[in-house]
Amino acid sequence: MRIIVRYFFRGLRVLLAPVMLVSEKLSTPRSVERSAEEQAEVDAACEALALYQFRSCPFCIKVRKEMARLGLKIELRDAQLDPDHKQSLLEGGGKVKVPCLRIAHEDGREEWLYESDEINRWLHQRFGA
Ligand SMILES: N[C@@H](CCC(=O)N[C@@H](CS)C(=O)NCC(=O)O)C(=O)O
Repeated sequence: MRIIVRYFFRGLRVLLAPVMLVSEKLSTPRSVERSAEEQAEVDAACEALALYQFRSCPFCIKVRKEMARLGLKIELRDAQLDPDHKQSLLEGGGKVKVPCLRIAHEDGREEWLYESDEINRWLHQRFGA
């Protein structure tokens, strides 16, 4: 019975994925505008960040939309299709759950931030106006 339920949800996800991706494209907000200097500073700060995600996860889409709104070029790491990224997420963060933002702090510490709301709050505090 459990296997049927699992395959049912997996099938549903496969069917819904294109719809969610199109909807993401259509509803992604415009980026905030910054001067070239400000944007260069933001781009440099984003090099310390990486978002572990699944392409069609609704919580990841929520974070990607916030990234787009804030004009953030954060590297996306697919923890579903790329086994190396999946392993890094498991070893670094402790669980394969997405979205997860990896933050490399200047003092060498690394932080693994889970929960889409927490990530969006952190991004907003760090890069919002
Ligand atoms: N409350 C979490 C939900 C995240 C979530 O459920 N992600 C799913 C993918 S859509 C996941 O990683 N599932 C794997 C697992 O929980 O082991 C958030 O807002 O980020």
